[in-house]
Amino acid sequence: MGKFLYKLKGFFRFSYILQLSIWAVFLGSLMIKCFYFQFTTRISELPIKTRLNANMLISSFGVLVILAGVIFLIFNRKRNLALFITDLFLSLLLFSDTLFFRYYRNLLSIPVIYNIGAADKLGGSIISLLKPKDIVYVIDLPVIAVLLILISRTGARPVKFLVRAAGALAAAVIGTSCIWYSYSHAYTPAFKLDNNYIARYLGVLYFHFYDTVRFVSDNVLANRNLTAEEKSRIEKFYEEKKARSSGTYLKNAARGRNLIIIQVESLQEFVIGREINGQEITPFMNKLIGESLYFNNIYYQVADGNTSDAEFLANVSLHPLKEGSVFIRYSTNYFPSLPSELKKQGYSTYAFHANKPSFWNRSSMYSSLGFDRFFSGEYYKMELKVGWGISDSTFFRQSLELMDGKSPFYGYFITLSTHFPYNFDYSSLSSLNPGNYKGTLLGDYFQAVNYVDACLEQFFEDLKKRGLYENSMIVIFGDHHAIPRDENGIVARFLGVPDTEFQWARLQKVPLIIHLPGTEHRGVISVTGGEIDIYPTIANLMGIDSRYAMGKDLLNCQKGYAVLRNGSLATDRYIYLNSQGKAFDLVSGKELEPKEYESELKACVEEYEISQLIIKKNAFKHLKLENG
Ligand code: GP9
Ligand code: MN
Repeated sequence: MGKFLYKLKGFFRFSYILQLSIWAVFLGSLMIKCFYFQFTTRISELPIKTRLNANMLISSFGVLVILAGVIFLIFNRKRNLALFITDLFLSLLLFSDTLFFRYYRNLLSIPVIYNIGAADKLGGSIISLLKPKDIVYVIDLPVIAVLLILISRTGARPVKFLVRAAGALAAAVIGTSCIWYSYSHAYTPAFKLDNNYIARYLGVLYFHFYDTVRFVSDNVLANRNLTAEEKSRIEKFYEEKKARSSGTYLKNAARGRNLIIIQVESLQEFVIGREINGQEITPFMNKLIGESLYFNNIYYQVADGNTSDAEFLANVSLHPLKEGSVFIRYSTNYFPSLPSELKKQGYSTYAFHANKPSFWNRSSMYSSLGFDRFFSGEYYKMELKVGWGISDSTFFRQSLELMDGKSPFYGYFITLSTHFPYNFDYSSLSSLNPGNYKGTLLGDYFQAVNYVDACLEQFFEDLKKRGLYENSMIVIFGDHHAIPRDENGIVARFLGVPDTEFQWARLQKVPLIIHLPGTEHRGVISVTGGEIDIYPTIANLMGIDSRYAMGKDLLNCQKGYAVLRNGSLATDRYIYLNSQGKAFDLVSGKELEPKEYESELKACVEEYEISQLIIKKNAFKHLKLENG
C-alpha cells in the first residue's frame, strides 16, 4: 500500500511538473516574443533598461496573465490544448505585426485586418522583410507540443471549478494591477495620435486589446449622427481657416486648362537634384523643376492607407484615418473633391492605375470621388513587367491611348514601377550606375527612380505629340516614403547627416512640381506643406471651389506647416517630434521651449481631430459651408 501511495505521489508530482512547465513555457515564450517584437520593430528604443521599457514589459506580462487566467477558468479537460492554440494564435499575430510594421511602420489594427483584401498587396515584398531572427516566433511551439503529448500520456488532472475561479480571479487581480501600474506611468495623450505609442508604452498585446475595444465601440456601437455641438465645432474650424486665407497670387493662372496629376510611387524628395557617380538620378525632373513651380518642403501625410491615403489627401484635402484606409472604410461617404469640382466645370475626369480595380477599394471610392472612368489593370496589355506589374513606360503610353482626347479633362495617373523593394533588374531600363550602392536597397531605388524619371520624360513627349501638353497643367508628386525606417542608416550616410529621429523626420518629404507649359510661372517655393495642400493650391490656379479643403493654398500662405500622421508637426521653423514630445529648430537643431510651439501644436491636433470627425460622421453630408 505504502509503495503504491509513493508511486501515486510521484506520478502526481511528475504530472504536476509537466503542468507547471506548460504554463511557464506559455508565459515565458510569449514574453520573449513580445520583447523581440518591440525591439525588432524599434517601437521600443534602446537602451533596454529604461523605466518606459520596464513598464511596457510589466503591462505585457499583465495581459498574458489575464489571458492565462481566462483559459484556466474556461477550459478544464482541454486546458493544455487551449494554451497551445492561444500561443499559436498570438505568435502568428506578432509575426504578422512584425512584417506589416517593417514596411508600413504601423501595427495591424482590426480595420486593416478587416480589409485584408488590401493587405495581400505586400505579396512578393514579404520575403525581403523577413529576418532569420524571426524564428523566435515558432521556437517554443515544438516544446509545448511535446509537453502536450507527455501530459496526455500521464493524464491531465481536472481541476474543480471553485479552484479554477479562484485562480482566474487571482490572475485578473495581478494582471490588471500590472496594466494599471504601467498605464498610470504612460503618456496617454499620444495614444490618440498614433497606435505605435500605445505599443511603446504598454506593449503590442495591450495595443490589440485597446484596438479591439475601439473597433467595437466605433463600428458596432457607434453612433454616426453628427451632434449640433460637433457640427458647430467643424463650422468654427472652417470659418477660422477662411479668415486666415488671403492672397490671390497666380489665381486663375491655369483656368480652363486640362489637369494632369501624376502620383509617383515611393518618390521621395531627397533624390531630386542629387548625383551618384557624377550622374543625375532624376535628370528630367531636375530640368523640369527649372521651368516649373517647385515646392521643396512638402511632407507626405499618409497613414494606414498608404498610396490610397495619398490619393485621398490630394483629391479631397482631408487627413487620412488613424486606422485603416478611408478608401476601404468610408467609400460610401460624401466627399466634395477635386474631380467633382472639375466635373461641375464640364471636365471629363479619369483615373489611371494598372492594378486590380479592387485594390485599395479604388473602384468604388473613385466613383464616390467623382471620377467618370477608372482605367485599372484590366484595360492594359502586359508588354513588360517591372516590379509589381506593368512597366511605367507601357502604363503611360497605353493610358494616352485609352483617353478619348476630349478637352477639358482631368487625368490622375498613379505609377507603380518604383514600388518597394526595388529588386527588379533595372540594368536594361536605366543606365544609372549606383557605384558603391550597387546591390543595396538604396542603389536599387536610385535605378528605379532613374527609370521612372525617363518614363516621365517620354510621357511629356507623347503629350506634346498628341497636342495635350500646351493647354494642360501638369502636377507631379510622390506618394510616400521609399526607404523603411530600419534602412534609413544608408540614406543618412549617403546624405551625410546623422541617423537620428530628427533627421529621419526631416527626410519624410516628397517633391511637388506644378508645371504650366508656355508660361513663366516658375521658381522654388520653400513654404512647408503637405499632400493635403495640393487640392487647394490647384483650386487657386484653376479658379475652382475648395471650401471644404482642410489644406492651404501653398501659393498664398503666410505660415507653412504640415501635420504628420504620427502627431508630429513640421513648420517653416521647427519640427515637433511627437515620439519625444520635443521640438527642434530646423536650422540649429536646438530644442525649443514648449511655450514657443504649444499653441500651434494644439491647433494642429484640433485640425487632425476635426478631420477624423468629418470622416467618421460623414459630416460633409450635413454641412453647407459658405464659399471659401
Ligand atoms: C497598389 C499601389 C501600391 O495599387 O498603389 O500601393 P502601396 O503598397 O504603396 O500602398
Ligand atoms: Mn505607394
